Amino acid sequence: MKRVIFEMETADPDDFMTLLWLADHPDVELLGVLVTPGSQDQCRLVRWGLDRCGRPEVPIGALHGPSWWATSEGMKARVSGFHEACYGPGIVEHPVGEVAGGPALLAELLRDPEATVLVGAAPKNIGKAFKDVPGLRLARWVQQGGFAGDNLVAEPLEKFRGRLTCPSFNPGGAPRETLALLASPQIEERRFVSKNVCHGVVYTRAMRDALNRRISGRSPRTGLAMMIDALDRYLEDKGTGKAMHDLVAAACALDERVCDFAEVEIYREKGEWGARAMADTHTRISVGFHEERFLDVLGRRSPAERALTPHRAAQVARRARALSMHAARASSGGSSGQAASKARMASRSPPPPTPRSSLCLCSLSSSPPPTSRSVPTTAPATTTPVTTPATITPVLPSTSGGSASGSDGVPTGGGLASRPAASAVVTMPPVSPRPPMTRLDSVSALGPASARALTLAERRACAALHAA
Ligand SMILES: [Ca+2]
Repeated sequence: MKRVIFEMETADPDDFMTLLWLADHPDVELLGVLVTPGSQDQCRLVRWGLDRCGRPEVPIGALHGPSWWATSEGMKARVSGFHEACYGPGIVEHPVGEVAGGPALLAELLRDPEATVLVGAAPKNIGKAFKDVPGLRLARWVQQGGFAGDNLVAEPLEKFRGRLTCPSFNPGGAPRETLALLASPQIEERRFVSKNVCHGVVYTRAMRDALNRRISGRSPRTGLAMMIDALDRYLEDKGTGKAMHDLVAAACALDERVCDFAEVEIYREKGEWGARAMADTHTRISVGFHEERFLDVLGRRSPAERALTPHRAAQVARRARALSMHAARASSGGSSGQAASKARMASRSPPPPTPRSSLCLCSLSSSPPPTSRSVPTTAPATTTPVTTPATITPVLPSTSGGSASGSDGVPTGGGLASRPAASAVVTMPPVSPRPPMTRLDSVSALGPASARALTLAERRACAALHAA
């Protein structure tokens, strides 16, 4: 179980897809979400996603705090149009709930000595927290961004061939903060999932088929289903697959074997970012990628799903019906022995050898999703090491890098006025009932009818047990 704090933005749709994937992931305890820069529309979107995934208790922090929302900068729309088109109008109508100051919230959450801070945006919340709060310590920082050049990657993507440095959206959006965090002795481990790897990981129909094979025979959890649906929608609308930058970084936060890493010094030169091999920096950058492992982590099953096979669920449901019949006949004055015999005939299975309560499925998949703080902490890993060649192969690192030119976009977060983080908490109206899920038709088709019927069977089993 990884305890994760996720810092995100909402211009590129893959941050929110990553949030959905993380929110109810069986191997993740999501401690909090930090939003950059943290406008109200961004926080509302995050709250909507957490509520949809059954994680209403996860705290949200905004870089400048809610008081900033009333300013002209704070009122600017920062959620890209893809989100409403994909997820529906509920994202703009949902109550935003409580939102804290992001750096203050992070400082509070980092009382957990094993927390991982995963950043899919410019590292502004984490940067400000380490600047403002003395003595803060962090076990692991996983940052999407940075660049590994030809000195580190044997087979770079064609568009990066010959380069040692490159602009990078996220570190470039907060260069001072990034350099300070890279130099901080208060962070035990740093991992950069670089663009030379991320930009090669694009969602395609072939990848969707490979992911579907991993989750066939079951209804995917809500966050995973919504993520897949959003990736499908992007592919359908744009005609090209989504580069999965933040999802690769998140997968590495859960299982570092998704990428190969080299220990490096990350540097900035003429506004661009590079990396050179160096020992004992506690900083690693991705230089290779393993798609099979990535898909394994993306589609990993929950403990409840692993425990409840369709055959086992049907068996338990039959026994529950038998018990229910037995109880009904006994209460109507019939012989319990006769009733039990008839019940056994009806179920075509022997009486259960264990107490009734142990048969109840309420603790399994028919129950509401557990809160993030009550998820079992011993989720067994299902990822199997594979030998599929990486699309990008690391080489023995050489020495320093030079400079090159190029551009991958202009960071939108870097031009924001710096304001003190507010630690005040704003109380908003209670969360309204969840709106109907949109655009999950393609995902519903992923699970066979038997998987959906299984849930009904479980419910009937539990109802029968409780009635008895
Ligand atoms: Ca991002």
